Amino acid sequence: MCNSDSIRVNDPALLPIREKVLAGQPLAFTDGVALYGSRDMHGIGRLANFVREKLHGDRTYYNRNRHINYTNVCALSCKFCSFYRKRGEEGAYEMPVEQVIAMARKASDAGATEVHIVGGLHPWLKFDYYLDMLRGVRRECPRLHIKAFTAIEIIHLGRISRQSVRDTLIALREAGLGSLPGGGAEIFDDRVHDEVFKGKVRADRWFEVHRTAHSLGIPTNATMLYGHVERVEERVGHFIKLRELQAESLAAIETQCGETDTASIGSSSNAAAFNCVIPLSFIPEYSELGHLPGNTGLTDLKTLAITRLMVHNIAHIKAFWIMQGIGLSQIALNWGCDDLDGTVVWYDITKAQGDGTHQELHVRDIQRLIREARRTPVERDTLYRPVLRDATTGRVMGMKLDVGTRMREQVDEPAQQAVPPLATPPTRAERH
Ligand code: V47
Repeated sequence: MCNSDSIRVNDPALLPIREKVLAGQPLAFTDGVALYGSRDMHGIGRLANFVREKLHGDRTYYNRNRHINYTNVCALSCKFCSFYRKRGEEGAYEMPVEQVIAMARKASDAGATEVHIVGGLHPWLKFDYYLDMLRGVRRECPRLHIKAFTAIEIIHLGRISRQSVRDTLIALREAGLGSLPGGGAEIFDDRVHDEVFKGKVRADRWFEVHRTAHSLGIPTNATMLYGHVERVEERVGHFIKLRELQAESLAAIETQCGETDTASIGSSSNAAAFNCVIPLSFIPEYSELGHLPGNTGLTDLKTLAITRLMVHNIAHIKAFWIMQGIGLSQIALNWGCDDLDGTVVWYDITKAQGDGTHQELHVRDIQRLIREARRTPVERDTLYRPVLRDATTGRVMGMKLDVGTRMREQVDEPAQQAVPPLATPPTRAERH
């Protein structure tokens, strides 16, 4: 654990920021821009690590999950996206509901606690398809948490079912939806929106969905897609907008529960907030922006650290190893990040030209990465409750409710878990 004297910065421009960080004060827009302008990478890392350790000590979270992309057919044509296909185009697919359910069952049988289900804005699938998918997964895998549908998909589902965002979310929740992933946020800025993802709804609608979800007690995540045409000021503006909604949602939780506990935000039945922020490093290959150079390791590391520093009121910062890369994600565990996402199994969004590339991390590999970074691995569920498994069979025994629910609490070393490996990653052909 850091002591504050060891939080050295070499760049004088970071000194006032250091004072605020040590005092636990929120950073201003200008601080975010100054952090991006600084070349004191180690100073920035030390500051982000200070906040990370203050919140979580050495704890580093991962989960056993499976991402399922039920369709790549999409009415939109976002320039950064290499995943979407138009109806009838080669490679376009939509999975029958039964296939999604079978994939979820396989994941659950292999020990997953979560499925992350997202797809394109499919022009002709009916609302019942989505309800049947959720009901089927819920029926077959009652203990599996269903994190599904980005804000943009929720708006699309509201349109096709002619319902408000609120009624759409209520219907989906009744069918089995547990939380919303953070996708579709991109960069909350009209200039960037008009240049790169013009067909998509604007930031205000993304926030409307997440605000409504929170008001219904549905926890959500938030992403930021960086490294394309946005400027650092627009990234910092993105962070500030996220923390403004988080402040609203935490205030609502406080009113309802009488506590400001950002790490147990899924536990209240009718108020919730953001669980985590996931900065997504733009991968240009195969997208319309393929001519762009993409991010460097230092930009990735800096952005992850600055996310931790700017978004002071969201408990967790996830280094999504699929996009940041395994090596950099491991380093990021000492640069502000406390979460690695999970086993994943297959990820289509940036692997549209997938050729069987390995897209799964075994639990023991995740644990090894975390331990080597001198952190303590904690398997979490979607709501960041540590998962308790039977030491012999690896079966989930329950969630440890008293750890991770207070932001400054220390965690005890988790018991060694016997964890059977997940299935070998399928080839692209086997997957469908
Ligand atoms: O919204 C699309 C991004 C997002 C590219 O909530 C790209 O736990 C990089 O939201 N390069 C979807 N990124 C993924 C997502 C996510 C991922 C992991 C965990 C969680 C969570 C959410 O993927 C999209 C878009 O921003 N994306 N194309 C690309 N070429």
